[in-house]
Amino acid sequence: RTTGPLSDTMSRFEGDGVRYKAKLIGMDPLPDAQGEKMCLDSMMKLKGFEVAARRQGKHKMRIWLKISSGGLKILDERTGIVLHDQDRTRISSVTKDKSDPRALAYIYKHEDAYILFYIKTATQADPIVLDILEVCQRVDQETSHQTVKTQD
Ligand code: I3P
Repeated sequence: RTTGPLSDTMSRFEGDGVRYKAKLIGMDPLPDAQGEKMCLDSMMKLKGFEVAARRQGKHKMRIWLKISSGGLKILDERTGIVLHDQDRTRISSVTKDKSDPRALAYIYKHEDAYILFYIKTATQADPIVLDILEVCQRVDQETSHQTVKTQD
């Protein structure tokens, strides 16, 4: 077991990890694991759906985003039910939302499909993006194949 600054930061992510209050703007199947324009187009599309839903009086689902050394979990805030349990090695891309400091998106590989998860955070998204990257970058150190990058 190593000691020092790295293990100190990683210990935040041990066990249950950290938890952030958020809302799910939407999910979108994508053709690839990565691609800046692809992500931005998808986010724009989902934002359009969000606006249309709001006009009909619908609200985004309230969730908890849990980040741990194993990956991400999305829980229904109301029931606590785990809706998505996502292994960190299947997250291929994390994107900041330039148009909204309280939003982020990432791509998760579910079976053979790539799904973009677009999330509205209760607080600034930046530290949450960094947490996701920190958990996922460990992939880079372990295998040379998988890359996780921010698009900003
Ligand atoms: C709400 C307002 C909030 C928004 C919420 C809207 O509209 O835009 O900022 O939450 O979305 O309903 P209003 O001001 O008319 O009450 P977010 O900032 O978290 O998106 P929601 O209904 O989807 O939760």
